[in-house]
Amino acid sequence: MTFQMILTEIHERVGLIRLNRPKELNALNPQLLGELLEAADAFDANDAIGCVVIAGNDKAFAAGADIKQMAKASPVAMLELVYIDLWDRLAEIRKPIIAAVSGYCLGGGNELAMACDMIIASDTAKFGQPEIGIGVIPGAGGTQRLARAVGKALAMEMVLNNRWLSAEEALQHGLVNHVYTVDSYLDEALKLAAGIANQAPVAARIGKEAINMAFETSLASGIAHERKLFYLLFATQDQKEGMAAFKDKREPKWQGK
Ligand code: DAK
Repeated sequence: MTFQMILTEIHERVGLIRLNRPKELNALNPQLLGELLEAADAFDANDAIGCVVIAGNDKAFAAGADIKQMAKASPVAMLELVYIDLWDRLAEIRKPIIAAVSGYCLGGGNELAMACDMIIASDTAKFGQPEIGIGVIPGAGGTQRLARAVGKALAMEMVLNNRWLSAEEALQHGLVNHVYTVDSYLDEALKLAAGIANQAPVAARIGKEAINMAFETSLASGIAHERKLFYLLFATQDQKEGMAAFKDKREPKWQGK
């Protein structure tokens, strides 16, 4: 695969995707998003990969969707420009995805980070939904995921009054998992990803599915769904291996089956 707007690397069982449009602060255009999804799909389909990390550079994770491309769009042109299905497809990747965020994480950039399963931030990260400043509102899940992540009160302030969060504030309000120095955040994200990638692969995928279900359904149906997924895991070799290894006091050897 050759890409122009992203870079990809493989670190043992972790697939790393780096947004690479630095002059435009990684503003997200259809080509960049298309390449991002193509790389994420390829890692999702690759049994040798257990977890994916999406990063920008130290100055910007992404400063949002490309405003210059959107500026004169009609509603129909927007459909074609922003490729709505590309935004939604990231949430369909079955393997765990970590966003490693430094610098600007704004608008569609923040929506992209929130569509991942966890966020690791550098201490220079700035999170915001500044769309109100250009006369619109978030359009890729920002109002919904932000309200679920930080609560209604703060989400209202961020979306209606362009309030940005520092990395520390984002940590305090539950938007990010951890904050590290700018020199170490990417390594730490890769370490966390390596930890996840070395767990039982099917259980990791199913655990992700079960937690995401919590945002889609009532408590009772979420618990019923979890129960079925729990039973399903007893059909895997990894469940037999994990429980046998516990009894034998040894490390399990996962097959992902
Ligand atoms: N789009 C296009 N270019 C951008 C950009 C963006 N979002 N952000 C930065 N750039 C470009 C700048 O134009 C500049 O390019 P040149 O003028 O040099 O050619 C270059 O990146 C460097 O930016 P600055 O010179 O502005 O750098 P500063 O350090 O002074 O300021 C900044 C950094 C991040 C504060 C500033 O660039 C800024 O305010 N950027 C815009 C932030 C923003 O408003 N983001 C929200 C965009 S709207 C949807 C899906 C997604 C979306 C909507 C719908 N659907 C599925 C329906 C998402 C919408 C958005 O994200």
